[in-house]
Amino acid sequence: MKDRLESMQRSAHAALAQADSEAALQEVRIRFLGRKGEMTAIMKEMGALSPEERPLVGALANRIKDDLESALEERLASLREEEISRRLTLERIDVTLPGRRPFSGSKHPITLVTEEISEIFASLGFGIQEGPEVEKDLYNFEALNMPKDHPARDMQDTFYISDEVVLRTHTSPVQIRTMLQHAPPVRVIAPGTVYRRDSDITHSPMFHQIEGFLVDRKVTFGDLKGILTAFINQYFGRGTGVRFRPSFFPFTEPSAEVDIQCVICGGKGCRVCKNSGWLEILGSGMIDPEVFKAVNYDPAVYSGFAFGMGLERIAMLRYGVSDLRLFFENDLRFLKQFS
Ligand code: 2NL
Repeated sequence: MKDRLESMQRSAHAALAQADSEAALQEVRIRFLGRKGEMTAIMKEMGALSPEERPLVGALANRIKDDLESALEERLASLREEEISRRLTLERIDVTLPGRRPFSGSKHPITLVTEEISEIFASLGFGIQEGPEVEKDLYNFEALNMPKDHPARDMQDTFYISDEVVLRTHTSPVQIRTMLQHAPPVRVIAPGTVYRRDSDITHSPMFHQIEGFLVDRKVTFGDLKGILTAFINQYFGRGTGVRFRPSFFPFTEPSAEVDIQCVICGGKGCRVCKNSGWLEILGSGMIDPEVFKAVNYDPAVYSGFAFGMGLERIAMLRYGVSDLRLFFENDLRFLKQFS
C-alpha cells in the first residue's frame, strides 16, 4: 500500500507539472484528492492492514495528501502569476503616444450671425424673445393689418396647417405676443426660423429672420434711423454708408428699406451689388396704428418702430458665401470652416 501511495504521489506530481490552466488543475485535484479519486480508493483498503501497519500507512497518506495540496496551491499561484505577466506584456500601453483629439463640432454660420446681431441689440437695451413656429393666423397675419383677403396671405406663400393655423411666415407674431403681454415701454428682438412656400436657388422654404421693435411715448422716425444706423456701424464697421429708401409694408407706415454701402466693392459697383454700390439688408418702418389697436396699445399715446432682416442674406454677405443652398445641405467641408 505504501508503494501504491507513493506511486500515486509521483503521477499526481507529473500531472500537476503538465496542468497549464486553472481548469486542468481542478481536474488533477478531483482525480487524485476528490471523493471518488485515487487517494480515496487506496484508503478504502486500509481495513485490510494489520493494526501495527495501519497508523504508519495512515500517517504516510496524510503527509502525501498535505504534500499534494500544497503542490496544487503552488502550481495555482504560479499559473496566476504567469497569466498576469502574460497580460502585462500583451496589454502594455504606450503612455507616450499622443492622444486622439475628440471630434468637436462648430456653430452653424446662421447661428453665428443670429448670436452676433442679437448681442448688438442686447447692448442697445433690447430683450430677446422667442415664440412658436406653428402659429395662429391671428398673430401671423390678422394683428399685422393683413386681413383674410390680403395678397401677402396667398396660399402660394403660406404653409397652412388649418384655416386658423399656419407655419409662421415671419417672426412678427412673437412681437405681437410680446405686446399682448407687456405694456410699453418695450424693446425686443425676435430671432427665429420662418417658412414660406418658395423653393429655388435663391429661396428656401425654411429660412431665418431677426425682427425687432421698440414702443414708447414719442418714438420718432429719427429713433428708427439712429438705432438701425448704430447697429449697422457695429455689425458692418464704423463709417459704413447707410441709406433709407421709401417702401411699403402692411404693418408699418411710413416704411423704409435700409441699404448699406456694398461690403464687397465699397460702393464702386460689382456683381454682388449689381453695379449699384448698395446692398439691401433691412426692412423697417413706424408701426401702423392698426397694429397697435390689435394689441390694445393706444396709438394716440404710443408710437414705435419695427424692422426685419433675412439672416441667410446677411450671412452670405458676411462670410462671402455665394450659394444659399450651402446653409441647408450640412456638408461638413462647408460647416467646418466656421469653427
Ligand atoms: C423685411 C421687412 C419688417 C417689420 C418687419 C413689424 C412687426 C410688428 C409690427 C410692425 Cl409686430 N412691423 N415688423 C416691420 C417692417 C419690416 O421686415 O424685409 N424682413 C425680412
